[in-house]
Amino acid sequence: MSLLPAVLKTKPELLGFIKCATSLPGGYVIAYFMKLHMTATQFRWIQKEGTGERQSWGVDHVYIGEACPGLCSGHGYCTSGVVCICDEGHHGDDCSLSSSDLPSSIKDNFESSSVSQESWQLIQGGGVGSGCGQLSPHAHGDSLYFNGCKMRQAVTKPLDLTRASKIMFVLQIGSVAQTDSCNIALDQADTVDRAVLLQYSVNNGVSWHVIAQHQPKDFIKAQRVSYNIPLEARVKGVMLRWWQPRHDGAGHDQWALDHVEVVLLGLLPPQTFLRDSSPLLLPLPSRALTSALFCILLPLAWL
Ligand SMILES: [Ca+2]
Repeated sequence: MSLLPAVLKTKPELLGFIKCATSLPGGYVIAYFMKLHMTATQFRWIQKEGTGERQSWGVDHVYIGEACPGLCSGHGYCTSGVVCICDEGHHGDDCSLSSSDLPSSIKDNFESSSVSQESWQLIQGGGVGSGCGQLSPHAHGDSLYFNGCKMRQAVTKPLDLTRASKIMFVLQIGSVAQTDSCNIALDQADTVDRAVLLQYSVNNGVSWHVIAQHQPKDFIKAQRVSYNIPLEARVKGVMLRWWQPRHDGAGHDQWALDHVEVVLLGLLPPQTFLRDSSPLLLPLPSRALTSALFCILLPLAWL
């Protein structure tokens, strides 16, 4: 990617500068934090001339403004003076506290014809279907099947995970039969980029933390997996997300999810395969700095 992420027309005094980039498949989250003393600062994103279609790029989730505590947890408006004005139903300095009752678990086998409105906040690029067949022997019937040409993700509604211990589900990426409706090429160098991530957010989707990555080679056959819910996620207002950052569009790299279940403490069912999870935590913005630029860059091929 030939990208100059931010070009300042003026040269402000930089009091702090942090750059962080993840190794997530195909994309980067880049955060710059700087305090600016100039009043006429502009930013621009620019790509050098002569780059072809393969180096197309996109920018999303751009934030330039006050650096309120925790970006107001995604539930408030950051005012000058670095004070959060919280949305209705939320309170606290960083709007992280919720006064409403939230569901404490999810259990969905996608056997109804449509996605449960009680459990899911957002489904993009997918829906209840059978494009990857039954995810046997671990699941049956329909699944949450993804074959969209743009964003592919499933996001739960905010949950109260204070009493939760594990998240379990059945996942398949592509299929051994390599059908038109469920296939993936395992011999390509970038197959690893087609992974499906499990993430959580404690700030209404402002930032996401990776619980696990699922590689196509390990999930060409359906697998039932279970992860300990990270201690940082055992709070109120957590959202879970399954997301495939990169794919070749409709007709390629399909995946399916079934038997999604959040298990409460002391209620672990038998015959569960436990996988190690290595959370990749993206640092949250520093609260000490008073102006922030936060952006997520996504190659246009995903959009
Ligand atoms: Ca099912």
